[in-house]
Amino acid sequence: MSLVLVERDGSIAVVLLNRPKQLNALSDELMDELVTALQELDRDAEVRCIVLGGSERAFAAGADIGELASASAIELLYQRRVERWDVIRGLWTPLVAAVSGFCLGGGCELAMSCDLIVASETARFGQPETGLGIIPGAGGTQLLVRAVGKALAMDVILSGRMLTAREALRAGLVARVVAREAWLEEAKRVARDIASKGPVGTRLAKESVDRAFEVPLHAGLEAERRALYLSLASEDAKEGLTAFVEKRKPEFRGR
Ligand code: CO8
Repeated sequence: MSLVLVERDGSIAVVLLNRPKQLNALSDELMDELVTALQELDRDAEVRCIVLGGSERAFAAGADIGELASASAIELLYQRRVERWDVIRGLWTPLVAAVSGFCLGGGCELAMSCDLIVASETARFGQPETGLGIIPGAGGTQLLVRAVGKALAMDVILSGRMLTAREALRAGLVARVVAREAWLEEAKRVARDIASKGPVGTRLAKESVDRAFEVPLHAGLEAERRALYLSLASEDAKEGLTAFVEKRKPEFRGR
């Protein structure tokens, strides 16, 4: 049985982790399938936004603890397992995480590697690694502090407590919280909205927002300006601006 289910739905794709009995624990095999599936979708220009979800009970309860317990540090280093989270952060296509239930450890780092998180009111976010004697190592110490600030990140990482969906929303980790039964539908709706915009502008905007976490303000503003000019040079911009003036819906082609 496939550990990752992929479904195309018009201009969006929905990718669901499928290891329900283990609460979608992110085994080596699952991460391998996930990265392969996402990279394939990322290369497909027809796919304009991807939803990444788990099941209603768990987005993902972290890396597979049994595997971690039996792997040596040097094996992990040479197999470059942690780098898979970097690959996902580096994808070009916007990614919406659809989170219901447990979203812990490597699972929380996976959700934070997406561009935005839509959460069910049942979602619980945590980085419980210190309880296992290790640390959040797939981006947790860096991404969580950027999302929620030092005080709350330290609380979550050092005490191991889980944030509720509402707390995560207030803290800026989550973009939207929806009713229990709507977690996937709402994420798809957001993805369709994103997919309906000009693909060139969308990609450049995503890149520009991400840059805000990497470079000083003046360099970020400079890069943003160049991205604006680049977007203005696209056929999408011509179509979008003209369609507004002509009072019709734009037909973007991603060029
Ligand atoms: N790995 C492997 N199996 C898991 C995991 C996991 N992370 N989480 C749950 N499971 C399994 C359980 O062992 C159990 O299996 P079984 O039925 O065979 O006993 C099944 O899923 C259901 O779990 P529970 O019975 O425990 O369900 P509960 O509702 O009682 O509890 C919890 C749910 C609270 C989520 C609990 O399962 C739990 O605490 N899980 C572990 C959470 C955790 O510590 N996550 C962090 C893992 S470490 C990590 O992510 C580090 C990433 C570093 C980078 C990656 C490197 C490759």
